[in-house]
Amino acid sequence: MRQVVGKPFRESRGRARRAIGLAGIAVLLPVVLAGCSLEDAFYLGWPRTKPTEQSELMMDLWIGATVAALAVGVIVWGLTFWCVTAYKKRADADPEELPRQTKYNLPAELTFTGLPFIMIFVLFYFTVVVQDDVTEMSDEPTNCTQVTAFKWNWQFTYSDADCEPLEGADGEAVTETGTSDYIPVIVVPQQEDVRFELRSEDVIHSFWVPDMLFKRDVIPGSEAQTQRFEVDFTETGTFIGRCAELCGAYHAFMNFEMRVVSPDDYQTFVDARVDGATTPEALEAIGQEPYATTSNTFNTDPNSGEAS
Ligand SMILES: [Cu+2]
Repeated sequence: MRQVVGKPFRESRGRARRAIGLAGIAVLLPVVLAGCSLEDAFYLGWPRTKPTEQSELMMDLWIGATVAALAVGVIVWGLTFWCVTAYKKRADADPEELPRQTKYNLPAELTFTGLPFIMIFVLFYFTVVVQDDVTEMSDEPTNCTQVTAFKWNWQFTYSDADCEPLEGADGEAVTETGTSDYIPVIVVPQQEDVRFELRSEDVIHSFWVPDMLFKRDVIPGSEAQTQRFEVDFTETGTFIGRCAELCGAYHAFMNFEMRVVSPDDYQTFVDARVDGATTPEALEAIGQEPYATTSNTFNTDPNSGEAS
């Protein structure tokens, strides 16, 4: 009789060990296969640089939400595993016998209903607070850049604080336009209340600078469709920008580069552009790389293929 009871017990212990081993592998595999460092793993793919005040706020919200979700997760997993082990069917138990059943327990049911509502409310509250900060606009921006998206590139128009285009020596607006052979580089000052005005010439695009943790759709149509947002730049640097709305054949190649420079450098750069310097020339005048460093041009000629 002892042998009959002992064998399933040994078997179940073997199964438990196998399950723990598999769980360990399941946790380690993503980290090892993703080839990222432990520090990267904690960032979960989020950018390390946060060049704007708004991106700091969004990152803090995300960290808070993740920590809260993990805390809830640990409690739920803990209770689940506790039930699985504590109420496991014993080999010598009566197969008809069930654990003690609890029904219509009002305090328990109120707790299970009320707690999720409190959690949703807390998440909602902090999300709205951060969203209000991110979408807040000042009455008088310190700088303005007009962004025009088109299939499949970007045009930036340097503007004054009233969002009126700056006029160059030739009487034309000072612009920066990307082509298939040239990645546009947009220069902005590291200061507060820097405004962007987004317009589209054809279809919906999306202005996205991943490091800013921010994107905004660019909508074609009347002036009422113009999208505006403001950021407070807290760091200088070079950041890649992309189109984040599938807009056609060469959507993936709609890249640009954003250079955040000191206000003094910005003034020198813009003065040079107004005087007729090209973007690479004006960038060199402030000691910056003349061409984009975060993205390359791509061959967008549909007939560039050659049969062999
Ligand atoms: Cu696009």
